[in-house]
Amino acid sequence: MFCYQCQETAKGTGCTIKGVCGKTENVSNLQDLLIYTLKGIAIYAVQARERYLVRKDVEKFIMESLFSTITNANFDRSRFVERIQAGLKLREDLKQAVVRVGGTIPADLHDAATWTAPAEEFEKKASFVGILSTENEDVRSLRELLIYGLKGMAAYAEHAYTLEHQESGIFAFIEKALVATLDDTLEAGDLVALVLEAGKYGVDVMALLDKANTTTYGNPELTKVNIGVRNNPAILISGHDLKDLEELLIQTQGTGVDVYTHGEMLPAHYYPAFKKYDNFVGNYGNAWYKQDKEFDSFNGPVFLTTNCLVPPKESYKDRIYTTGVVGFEGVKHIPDRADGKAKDFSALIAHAKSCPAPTEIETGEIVGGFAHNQVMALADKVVDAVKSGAIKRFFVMAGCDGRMKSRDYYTDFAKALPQDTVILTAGCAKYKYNKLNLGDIGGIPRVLDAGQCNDSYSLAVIALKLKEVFGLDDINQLPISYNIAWYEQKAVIVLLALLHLGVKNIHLGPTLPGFLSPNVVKVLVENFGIAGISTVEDDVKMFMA
Ligand code: FS2
Ligand code: SF4
Repeated sequence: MFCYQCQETAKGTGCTIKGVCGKTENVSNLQDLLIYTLKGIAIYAVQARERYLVRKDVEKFIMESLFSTITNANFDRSRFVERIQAGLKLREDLKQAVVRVGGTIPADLHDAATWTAPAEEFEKKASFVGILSTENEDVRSLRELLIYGLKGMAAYAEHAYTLEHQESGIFAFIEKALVATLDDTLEAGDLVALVLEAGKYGVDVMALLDKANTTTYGNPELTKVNIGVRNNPAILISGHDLKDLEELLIQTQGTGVDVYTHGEMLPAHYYPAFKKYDNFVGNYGNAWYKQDKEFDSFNGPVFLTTNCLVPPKESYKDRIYTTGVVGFEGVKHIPDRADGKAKDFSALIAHAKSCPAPTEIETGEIVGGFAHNQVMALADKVVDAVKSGAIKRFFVMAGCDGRMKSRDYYTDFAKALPQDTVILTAGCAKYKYNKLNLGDIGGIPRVLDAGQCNDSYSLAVIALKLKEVFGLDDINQLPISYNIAWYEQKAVIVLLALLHLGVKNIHLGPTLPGFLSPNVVKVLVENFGIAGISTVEDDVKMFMA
């Protein structure tokens, strides 16, 4: 195996024996083969599109497959074997469809579009098509940067899709980019251009998801979220899928079972639509990597709608339920919606009733809900505070949290920031500073949480709006600094989206991606001023200078 797609990759260079995340060698290899299979499907999908043949089943398959390979989503070998088999079948079906609409199949097609093998030979095949099969270090780096951007894009597209929002242009780009990663005639410059184009679609997909979420559930609003517990049996829901949450809330009504959020599901509390459920009690715990302790003390069933799942401990494994693209061998899985009906949570609810109430680990409240609409409602106050000098600088500290000790930097950085600064956050990165009680500036909290990682889009909308209000030509003239923490591939598409919007001098930590070759880093530094982090003291000084 060779995987270097996340921030915690072994030695900062690549997991080669087993993933630091817990991914096994065979799952890693099968994920590589699945990506290769998608590239083959994309070859025909591009041809089909040229002939105005748009196959919704192909778009959905590519989207879900990319999403399933994201860090901490699916560890189940059999699910990848089935997906590759289904992919090969779909590829052949699509090929026939292309022929039917008058397409001709070239004789010299790439192996990705023609290979086939029985399941027993998948791993052998995988050993020829993995990341290291691209020899040139820079081309490999750019191809993988593009693929990771696509994985993040696919994750967001999937959430929007679930809420019946989709855009063909996004799928067309995904197909085009997948094919480009097979093209040996493309040079580094061509791939850089594609990576930057991915940023444009990153903005589009986050805007689409924002529209899907806000038109379905209302605009997030200033909300106090309880972090304590009640004395009822309960279900803990984690991940990013709001539709799963909605159906769970509907089905738990009147059952005596409470519902709490964990990790990235916390921002669900900010949406008006979920406030009517009186059993939607609060948020339990912190970011994903603390689940080994927090799922234990929660006592009831835990429902993972998307990443981040950590290989479960035996002590609570029988209480874990997955759904959608998430999976782990030996863990119960809630099947997808069929025939327009909701998912069936009866087993989960019955399980909860047999469990004790959660053990309290914290008490109090946290404040959030500062997505673009809420911040714009406070715009006058914010603009006045900037004009009067009460707010000197904003810090976008969006992204991910993770296990590494070096991430304490973000807590220390938040504490060390001058009192006249405001943190704009989104994603599970927030847990490093959302319980610090950093106070407020004239009623504006010093930590403004917009929501999940995709709500980084809100932070960009806010920046663009402020640029307009202050009559500036360039987003970089605003008193906003970017100190972003990354972990998995959704952070990659968020980063590319920010680059597309023209944001410069983004600092990325706790370490720069292992998949960036020195030359690719050089391009990012020279063109966009991307940099890493150093010490809290030096960085605060540098940002405030
Ligand atoms: Fe956090 Fe994990 Fe949101 Fe990432 S819960 S690192 O998937 O997407 O952020
Ligand atoms: Fe390693 Fe991250 Fe890949 Fe897991 S996802 S195998 S930790 S690089």
